[in-house]
Amino acid sequence: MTIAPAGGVITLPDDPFSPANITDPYPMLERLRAHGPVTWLETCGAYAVAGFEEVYEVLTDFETYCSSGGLGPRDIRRDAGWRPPSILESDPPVHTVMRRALTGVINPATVRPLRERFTGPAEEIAGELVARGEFDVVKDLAERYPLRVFPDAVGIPEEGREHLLPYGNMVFNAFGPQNDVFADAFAHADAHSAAILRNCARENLDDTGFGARVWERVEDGLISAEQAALLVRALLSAGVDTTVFGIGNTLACLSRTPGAWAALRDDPSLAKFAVDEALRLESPFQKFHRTTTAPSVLGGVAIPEGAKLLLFIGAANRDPRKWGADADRYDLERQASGHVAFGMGLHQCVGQPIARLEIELVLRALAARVETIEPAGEPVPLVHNVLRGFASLPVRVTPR
Ligand code: OVM
Repeated sequence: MTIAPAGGVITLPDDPFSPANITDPYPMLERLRAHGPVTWLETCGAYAVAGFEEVYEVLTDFETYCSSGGLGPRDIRRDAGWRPPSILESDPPVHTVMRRALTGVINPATVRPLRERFTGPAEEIAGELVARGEFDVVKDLAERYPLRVFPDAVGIPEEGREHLLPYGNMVFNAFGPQNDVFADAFAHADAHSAAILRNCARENLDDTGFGARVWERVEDGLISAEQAALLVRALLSAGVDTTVFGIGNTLACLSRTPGAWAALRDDPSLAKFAVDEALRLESPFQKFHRTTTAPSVLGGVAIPEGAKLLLFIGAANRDPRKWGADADRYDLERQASGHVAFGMGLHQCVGQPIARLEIELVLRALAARVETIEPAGEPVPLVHNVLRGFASLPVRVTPR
């Protein structure tokens, strides 16, 4: 059932989930913003939120704009989702307990020791790729590196790791409608789900990883066994595809902006800025929904209770009212850290220090070895309901 819009809102015909708008979302996002920060999308039965200020407002008002309705287009409180709800599909007080447990396990202090372990693989892969001269950022780097370091950090067995990317593909495509991409992602759903769920069990996690640390919270009486399994599932759902796209998109920005690459190469301490500016400009997680718990007014538009809002992270992060007239430009001098690529408020990404570390280490490993990096062919955009990235991104590098 679709909640019809109240009067006074501009209705737009754009379909944000069409292949054309997915492969190049930015013209549509500009059109949305041009019609105001909040509009009604007929094809979605949802309010589009495209202004930075309004996206920020929704993300930080969890009482009015709840998560328990699900991040997809259907209200999972009425119409059960494809799997038991995750922490990101929960509200306080349930959310509070799970979040506290997870933040105790993954935070800047627990992630800091990973830097050493994550550095070797980044340097090894970078060295190999620079020797090759030409490579595909996606297949040869972005899909390889996170799979080398992240599953070990969680502590899952070697067996079944090939299900991680396809499972993430299911999880994220399910934040959009049940279209062709969704159907493709779910073609072997049972096999992927079974493999991931196996790895969430206490006995299948090694003693050293984040998974075991999550299960210790059960012994501490903080969360239930069911919640522990769900939290490990959350790590395995959210921790792989996102960083693959984060690495790929960052190198997309740098390979088409030679001046930025030269600056980074000459001063690798700029890596952190390069990461944030890329997350802003090519946000991996482009859009997801919230559900209203009460009538509200957002960006001057009246919204009824029980409505779905589609938040356009990629539009907020390029909103000229926030970022200025050159919002579409990759600029290492910009103060990009206020972006909403990791969300904001209660649900803001827990894995953020891990994601940042992975991208930064890839950049540092390349910056130490690469003089120039440039496109070596047309990038192939990936068709995905909510993640922004490339299926292929060929580049040519010259060694330092
Ligand atoms: C989860 C989950 C899944 C996908 C994304 C995400 C971006 C979390 O299962 O909790 O956060």
